[in-house]
Amino acid sequence: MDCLFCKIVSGDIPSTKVYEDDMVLAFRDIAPQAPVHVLVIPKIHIDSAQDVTFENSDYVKRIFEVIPKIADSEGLENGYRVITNIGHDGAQSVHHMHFHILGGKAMLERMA
Ligand code: DGP
Repeated sequence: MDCLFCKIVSGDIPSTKVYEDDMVLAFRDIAPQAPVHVLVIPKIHIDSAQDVTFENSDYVKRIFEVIPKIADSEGLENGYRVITNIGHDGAQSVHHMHFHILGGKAMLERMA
Protein backbone atom coordinates (compact mmCIF):
# COMPACT_ATOMS: atom_id res chain seq x y z
CA MET A 1 0.00 0.00 0.00
CA ASP A 2 1.33 3.41 -0.93
CA CYS A 3 0.92 5.08 2.45
CA LEU A 4 3.38 7.69 3.73
CA PHE A 5 2.90 6.86 7.40
CA CYS A 6 3.13 3.09 6.77
CA LYS A 7 6.53 3.87 5.21
CA ILE A 8 7.49 5.84 8.32
CA VAL A 9 6.43 2.83 10.46
CA SER A 10 8.55 0.48 8.31
CA GLY A 11 11.51 2.89 8.38
CA ASP A 12 11.50 3.38 4.60
CA ILE A 13 10.96 7.10 5.28
CA PRO A 14 12.90 8.60 8.19
CA SER A 15 11.23 10.42 11.06
CA THR A 16 12.22 11.99 14.34
CA LYS A 17 10.75 9.50 16.80
CA VAL A 18 9.69 10.56 20.24
CA TYR A 19 7.97 7.32 21.34
CA GLU A 20 7.60 3.78 20.04
CA ASP A 21 6.14 0.51 21.30
CA ASP A 22 4.67 -2.60 19.70
CA MET A 23 1.44 -0.83 18.60
CA VAL A 24 2.18 2.87 18.35
CA LEU A 25 4.73 5.27 16.89
CA ALA A 26 5.04 8.97 17.68
CA PHE A 27 7.24 11.36 15.73
CA ARG A 28 7.66 15.09 15.15
CA ASP A 29 5.51 16.71 12.48
CA ILE A 30 7.54 17.81 9.47
CA ALA A 31 5.76 21.19 9.41
CA PRO A 32 5.18 22.04 13.07
CA GLN A 33 2.28 24.37 13.86
CA ALA A 34 3.27 24.83 17.51
CA PRO A 35 6.51 24.63 19.50
CA VAL A 36 5.62 21.00 20.20
CA HIS A 37 3.89 19.18 17.34
CA VAL A 38 3.97 15.40 17.56
CA LEU A 39 1.98 12.89 15.52
CA VAL A 40 0.86 9.65 17.18
CA ILE A 41 -0.07 6.82 14.83
CA PRO A 42 -1.01 3.14 15.00
CA LYS A 43 1.52 0.76 13.48
CA ILE A 44 -1.25 -0.86 11.43
CA HIS A 45 -2.96 1.00 8.61
CA ILE A 46 -6.26 2.57 9.63
CA ASP A 47 -7.45 5.24 7.20
CA SER A 48 -8.92 7.58 9.78
CA ALA A 49 -10.82 7.65 13.07
CA GLN A 50 -13.93 7.03 10.95
CA ASP A 51 -12.55 3.52 10.40
CA VAL A 52 -12.16 2.55 14.06
CA THR A 53 -13.96 -0.71 14.80
CA PHE A 54 -14.35 -3.21 17.65
CA GLU A 55 -11.50 -5.14 15.97
CA ASN A 56 -8.90 -2.33 15.84
CA SER A 57 -9.90 -0.04 18.72
CA ASP A 58 -7.13 -1.42 20.96
CA TYR A 59 -4.81 0.80 18.91
CA VAL A 60 -6.83 3.86 19.83
CA LYS A 61 -6.78 2.79 23.47
CA ARG A 62 -3.00 2.48 23.36
CA ILE A 63 -2.64 5.85 21.60
CA PHE A 64 -4.57 7.58 24.38
CA GLU A 65 -2.55 5.73 27.01
CA VAL A 66 0.72 7.03 25.55
CA ILE A 67 -0.36 10.61 24.79
CA PRO A 68 -0.03 11.67 28.48
CA LYS A 69 3.43 10.07 28.63
CA ILE A 70 4.51 12.00 25.53
CA ALA A 71 3.01 15.21 26.93
CA ASP A 72 5.00 14.69 30.14
CA SER A 73 8.25 14.02 28.29
CA GLU A 74 7.66 17.08 26.07
CA GLY A 75 7.10 19.31 29.12
CA LEU A 76 3.47 20.15 28.35
CA GLU A 77 2.47 20.57 32.00
CA ASN A 78 0.34 23.63 31.17
CA GLY A 79 -1.84 21.63 28.77
CA TYR A 80 -2.02 20.88 25.10
CA ARG A 81 -4.42 20.05 22.29
CA VAL A 82 -5.08 16.67 20.62
CA ILE A 83 -6.60 16.74 17.15
CA THR A 84 -7.47 14.13 14.56
CA ASN A 85 -8.60 15.25 11.13
CA ILE A 86 -11.02 13.06 9.18
CA GLY A 87 -11.59 13.15 5.45
CA HIS A 88 -11.90 16.03 3.06
CA ASP A 89 -13.92 18.42 5.20
CA GLY A 90 -11.75 17.56 8.21
CA ALA A 91 -8.68 18.65 6.19
CA GLN A 92 -7.03 15.23 6.48
CA SER A 93 -4.04 15.16 4.14
CA VAL A 94 -2.41 11.87 5.13
CA HIS A 95 -4.87 8.98 5.09
CA HIS A 96 -3.36 6.95 7.90
CA MET A 97 -5.08 7.80 11.20
CA HIS A 98 -2.98 10.13 13.31
CA PHE A 99 -3.45 12.26 16.38
CA HIS A 100 -1.72 15.63 16.52
CA ILE A 101 -0.34 16.69 19.90
CA LEU A 102 0.04 20.47 19.82
CA GLY A 103 1.53 22.38 22.72
CA GLY A 104 4.19 24.63 24.10
CA LYS A 105 2.01 27.73 23.75
CA ALA A 106 -1.55 28.74 24.63
CA MET A 107 -3.92 27.54 21.89
CA LEU A 108 -6.54 29.79 20.38
CA GLU A 109 -10.07 29.17 21.66
CA ARG A 110 -11.45 29.00 18.15
CA MET A 111 -10.92 25.65 16.43
CA ALA A 112 -12.57 26.13 13.04
P1 DGP B 1 -3.38 16.02 8.50
O1 DGP B 1 -3.57 17.30 7.77
O2 DGP B 1 -4.19 15.93 9.77
O3 DGP B 1 -3.56 14.81 7.60
O4 DGP B 1 -1.87 16.02 9.00
C1 DGP B 1 -0.82 15.42 8.34
C2 DGP B 1 0.44 15.93 8.99
O5 DGP B 1 1.52 15.12 8.54
C3 DGP B 1 0.79 17.36 8.61
O6 DGP B 1 0.76 18.17 9.81
C4 DGP B 1 2.22 17.28 8.06
C5 DGP B 1 2.67 15.90 8.46
N1 DGP B 1 3.53 15.25 7.51
C6 DGP B 1 3.29 15.10 6.17
N2 DGP B 1 4.31 14.42 5.59
C7 DGP B 1 5.20 14.14 6.60
C8 DGP B 1 6.45 13.46 6.63
O7 DGP B 1 6.97 12.95 5.63
N3 DGP B 1 7.08 13.39 7.84
C9 DGP B 1 6.54 13.94 8.98
N4 DGP B 1 7.24 13.82 10.09
N5 DGP B 1 5.36 14.58 8.97
C10 DGP B 1 4.71 14.68 7.81
